[in-house]
Amino acid sequence: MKKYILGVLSVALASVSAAQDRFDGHRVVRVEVPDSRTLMTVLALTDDVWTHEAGPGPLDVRLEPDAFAQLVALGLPHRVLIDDLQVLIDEERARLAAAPHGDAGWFDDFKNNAAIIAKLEEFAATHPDLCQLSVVGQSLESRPMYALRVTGPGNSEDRPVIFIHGCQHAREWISPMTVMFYIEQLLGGYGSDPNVAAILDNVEFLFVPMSNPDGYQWTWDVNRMWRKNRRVSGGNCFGVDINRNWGFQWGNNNGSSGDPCSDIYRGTAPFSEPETQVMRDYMAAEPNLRASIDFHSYSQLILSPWGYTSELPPAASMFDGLNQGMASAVGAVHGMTYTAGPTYTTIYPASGVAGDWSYGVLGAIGYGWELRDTGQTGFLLPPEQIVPTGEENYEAVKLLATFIRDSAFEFLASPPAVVATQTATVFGVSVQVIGNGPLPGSETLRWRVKGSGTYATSALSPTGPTTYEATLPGMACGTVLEFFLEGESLNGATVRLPSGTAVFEALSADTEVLYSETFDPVGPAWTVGAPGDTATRGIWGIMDPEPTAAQPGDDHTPAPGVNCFVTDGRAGTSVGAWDVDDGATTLTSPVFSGVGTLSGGETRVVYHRWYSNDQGAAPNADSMPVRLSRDGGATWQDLELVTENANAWVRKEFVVADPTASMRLRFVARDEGAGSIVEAGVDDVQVLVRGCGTHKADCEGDGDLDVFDYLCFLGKFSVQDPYADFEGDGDWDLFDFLAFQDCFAGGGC
Ligand code: 0X9
Ligand code: ZN
Repeated sequence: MKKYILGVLSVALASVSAAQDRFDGHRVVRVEVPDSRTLMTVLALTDDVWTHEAGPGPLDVRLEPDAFAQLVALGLPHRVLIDDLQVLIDEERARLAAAPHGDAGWFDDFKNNAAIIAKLEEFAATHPDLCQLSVVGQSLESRPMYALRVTGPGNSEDRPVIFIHGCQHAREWISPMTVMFYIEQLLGGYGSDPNVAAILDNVEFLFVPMSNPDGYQWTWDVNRMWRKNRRVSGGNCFGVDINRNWGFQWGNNNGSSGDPCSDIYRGTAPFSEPETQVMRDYMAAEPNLRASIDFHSYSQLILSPWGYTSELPPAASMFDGLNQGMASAVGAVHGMTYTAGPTYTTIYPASGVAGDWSYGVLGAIGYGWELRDTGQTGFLLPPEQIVPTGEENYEAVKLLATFIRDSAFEFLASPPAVVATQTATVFGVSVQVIGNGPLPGSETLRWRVKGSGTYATSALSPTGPTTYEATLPGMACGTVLEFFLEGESLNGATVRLPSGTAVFEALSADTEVLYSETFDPVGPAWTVGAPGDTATRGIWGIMDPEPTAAQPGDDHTPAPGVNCFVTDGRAGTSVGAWDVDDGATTLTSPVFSGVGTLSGGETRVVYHRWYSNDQGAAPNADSMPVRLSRDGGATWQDLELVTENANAWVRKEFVVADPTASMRLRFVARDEGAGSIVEAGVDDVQVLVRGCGTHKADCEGDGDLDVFDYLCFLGKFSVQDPYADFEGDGDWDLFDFLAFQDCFAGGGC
């Protein structure tokens, strides 16, 4: 009888292990992919991409033996990272089977779902003053999803909130361990480390270490390489990539797949999956949510918004500062390099990701983060690296928390320095609310005439997660206004932007547009070519540009505008197909005639330019002079020498010291470095004069032209006042009156 049962048992065990997917002889290989055509070839060899960079570059893939043979036969440069994946999986399983999932050295090895839940319960039981555990929802297969709220004792209502979650991707085992590590450090540090106490007493953390419990279970039981959840999609394919299922820019821009078999399958609709619904609802229920971090592996990357587009987010400079700060905080601990930057260009286009939803919909700083390593073992990270990975990243998490705690809000784009005269100016204000930023609805704009007594209050109304509309009143020309934003913060304090006693200033002035060109529709009098031009390709022309790695996919003018001047706007088959080659191509404006009627005015040349010279084999070998002529094109002076690879349209504005009525503008795109990729664009050119109501016909000098200026003129005419000698010829006759009338009516004066 006993024997019989044993027999059944061993059959059952054998069938469990037979059910596990095997990867015998599979290699993980880093292929150097030179271009998008080769990328397609390599992707055809595998259905398991481990990681890759945006565009051409290294691509880590799992290859079965015959696929590897094909790669070798194709002669593609590559390096084998893992020689036999099954060997590593077997080692890991044997190790985990031998060690109990008990408590001793919890971070010594990876833990399964049950052990993670047990540990969360232990955290809650041993630190009831600091944390609170709850089940916030259920996965597709009805597994509970746990959240642990961690903050110092006392009323936490007023504290900014940071949401941290792990393991949206099942095979990235270091991710839930790292999130658990932060919890342990914070709880343990509260009583002993004043810095930790100063964070927890002012910031509230919400942790969801396990965002994909079904997929995670699958990696323990069946397929160690599983990434998605376990949605049955029909056919033979399972799983939605939870991190392509969030409802902001879902499915946009090639950052996900509509194929249920794909590892980046976005699901049938935004938030179609219970796991994303649960996290969405949990986050959205927190009015004070200020940041979120979503932990993944591997590649050692700190990824800021956006994932769905290469455009920079509203708070680009804030993210830049945070990125650099966090990367160096991580690096300082164990000397590891983490690269930080916007998701789309630092890793690859990814749409429907958690961080984009956090930032795009809630306005809460949204990070995605790739932990260790950089491919040596990939998802099968040795357990000795759990603690060091936790230690180094914990420093960056504390840095973010401190930033959230200490900052209120900051301008994303400066408010206008010049406002209209007489009529109110409505302008957009773009503001990043950070930790103790103003409560929604409490924001106002405070203003006064510079130096005068009290500040008046004017409307400031939110128009989006990071945008407001503000209004400054119309004032007489030349008036300087002082203003700042104000609001009530979470903790009841009044916060100001700019902070302290600093204020913004705006000058009321008139603006006269002397010249304005959007290149829509086609056909203004600009000249292509100049003596000395030798470029054979990439000649300036008006076009709706096609996107490449070096060229914009759109002009600068808002829709319906589509055209700009560009150095051959065709994309071609590679980045170098239609860029500037073999010398210079010159674009020259027509003469900007007229100097304006605002005496004492300041003349400004404004243009938007695109420049790229950091693609291809010889980056940054060239430059583009932008020149101004004040004598119709006979002589030129440099306004700027462009070398900036902004990968975006950049607005430039220059004050012209001695304006004339024969100014012209010129852009010289040139290819002088061998193998250098040069692409340039020009759009939305303006010449503006800014000054005060000294229109020559404004006889009264009150900033407007009306019948009283006629009467004023007649009065001065009758007493032979020099003002009324409009021709300036020393007498006062009918022709002076006609000249005045012409000037008044908008003709020459
Ligand atoms: O593709 C992903 O979802 C992440 N990479 S992974 O290799 N772990 O799959 C990157 C997600 C980036 N997310 C945000 N920046 N929010
Ligand atoms: Zn991931």
